[in-house]
Amino acid sequence: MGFLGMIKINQSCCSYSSFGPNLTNPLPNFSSRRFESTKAEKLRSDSPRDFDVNSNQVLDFPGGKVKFSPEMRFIAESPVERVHCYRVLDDNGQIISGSNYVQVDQEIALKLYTNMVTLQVMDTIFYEAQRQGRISFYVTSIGEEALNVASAAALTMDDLIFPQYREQGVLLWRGFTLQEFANQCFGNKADFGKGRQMPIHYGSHKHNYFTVSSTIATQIPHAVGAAYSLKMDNKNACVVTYFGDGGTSEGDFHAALNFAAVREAPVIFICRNNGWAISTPTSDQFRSDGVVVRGQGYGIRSIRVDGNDALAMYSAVHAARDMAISEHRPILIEALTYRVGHHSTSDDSTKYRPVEEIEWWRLARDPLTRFRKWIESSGWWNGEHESELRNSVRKQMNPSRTTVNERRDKWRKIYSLDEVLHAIQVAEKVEKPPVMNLFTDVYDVPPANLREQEQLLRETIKRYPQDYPSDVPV
Ligand SMILES: Cc1ncc(C[n+]2csc(CCOP(=O)(O)OP(=O)(O)O)c2C)c(N)n1
Ligand SMILES: [Mg+2]
Repeated sequence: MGFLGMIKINQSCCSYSSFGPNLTNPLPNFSSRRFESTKAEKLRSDSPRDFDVNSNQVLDFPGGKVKFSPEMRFIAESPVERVHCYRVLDDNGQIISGSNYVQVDQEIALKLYTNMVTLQVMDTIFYEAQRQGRISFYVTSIGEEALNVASAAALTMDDLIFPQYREQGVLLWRGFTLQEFANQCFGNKADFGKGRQMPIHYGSHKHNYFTVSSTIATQIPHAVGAAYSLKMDNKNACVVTYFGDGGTSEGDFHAALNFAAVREAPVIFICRNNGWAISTPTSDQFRSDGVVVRGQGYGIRSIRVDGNDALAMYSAVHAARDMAISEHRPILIEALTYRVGHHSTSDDSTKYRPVEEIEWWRLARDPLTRFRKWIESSGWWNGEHESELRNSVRKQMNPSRTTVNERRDKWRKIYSLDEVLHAIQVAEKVEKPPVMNLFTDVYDVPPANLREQEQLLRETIKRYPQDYPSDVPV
């Protein structure tokens, strides 16, 4: 009421001219091609009906014409029905009749499946390596394999990726090797980040994959800036940024969406809504119908997708990419999924969510099983292929562990790939980067305070050598 009231009052004063019809001054050009109605045009100032309080009124306002209404109606806080979730494969891996999807050929389908299996195995082994004290930290993407791999498959290598931290499947799809993953997790000399980051902070210039920053949501505005620059350079590419439901609780998410909409940046926002931000459920994060409805609030085309359906993810990202590039517009994808694993190796998720819930997602909603059924029914895969694939894997743990303490970790897979183990063994043997790398690569000429800290560190290591790892050169 206050705002509209202000407009009415201003009708009689000079400032109105900057908002509404004025005989002498045309409207300032607020227009973009999205809002045709705001384009400067000959204003119908001689049309008294627009201002007649007794008939339909239209306020010509920046952003488009707005109808007045005598009805005091508040917009409902939620729709009657929740936004539908797009999917292509049913629970049995069969294509739902009438589905609207992008065809995937045999080669891509099998690459999708084997990448998902590799991702699952890699995650399991790195998780184990952390449990054995060989690396300090890890996060798995178990349960989210389809979202990871199928979204990556729908892109080209020219598209830039701005990840959160649970998207190692995207990097895997792009060709980052198991050895490169292991080098980063072990922080050895071959790590592209020179051992300065915790495990899982991957980044690769070659793969157009910006380095993970675990400060939640900071990558989202960066992605928009990069997308805007792609548009300025007329590149046939877009930016894809991933984030969790928790990421949407940060101001950066909102600033980024608004900026992208206004600047018409070719960026695809992929929200992995996996139900939890560590121990915080989505019900404590937002009261909207999830994340998808936020898009419209910012003027962004959006879709909700079954993130555990590889075909739906592939199709939605494929279509989003086309629209983002050809129409210069951002797209928001809310992918519904579930974090089957713990948040990280520092977490025990059974403390805040029922084991039955985890088990249901692990078994009934497993994205790999569903996709495998589809490739089998397409005649591209069979039991023989599966055992061939699994032949390169070997049994690691006893699957029949059922004690209470161990039941928590039941979601873990029982296989490991020899290649992953080999990569770990190699990475472990590679020399660590010198600790003094901590002080390089930021300043051309290090400032006095950094030089002082470096000196202090040298002296401290000299004095207390027993407290410093002997395998890290000074
Ligand atoms: C700015 C900031 N605040 C808090 C944290 C601690 N933190 C790390 S991960 C995380 C939860 C993120 O959840 P979500 O975005 O849903 O991703 P998910 O782990 O579920 O994949 C939080 C709060 C952080 N890293 N950065
Ligand atoms: Mg989450």
